[in-house]
Amino acid sequence: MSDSKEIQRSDGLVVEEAKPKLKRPQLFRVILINDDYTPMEFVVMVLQRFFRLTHDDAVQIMLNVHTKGSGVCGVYPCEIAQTKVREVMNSAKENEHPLQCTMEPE
Ligand code: TYC
Repeated sequence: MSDSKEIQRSDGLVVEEAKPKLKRPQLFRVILINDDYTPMEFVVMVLQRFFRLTHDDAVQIMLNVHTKGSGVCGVYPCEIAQTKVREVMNSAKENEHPLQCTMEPE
């Protein structure tokens, strides 16, 4: 490989420098979007259930989204973020609320 570093040992053998194989996964922000119809208590319940937040933290995030229009509720590797978005959207749909949740790269 062109970017690998070759080292000549004292016995003449040329060896390649070891490269760490594990990279940190790309992280994604899970974002909640405000709307005028989803009840505040439902948003708080969703944040507690799917994001494992305390009631106080869930209320704070919900109010932040309510006043600012959107807000981050957690940061996760891709597949976990996708699962959170799906769980929120399924729960909102089952309960006939228009709550929207999305994700974006950090
Ligand atoms: N704005 C909603 C209300 O006043 C509450 C709400 C908060 C809805 C956050 C969605 O992501 C949301 N009932």
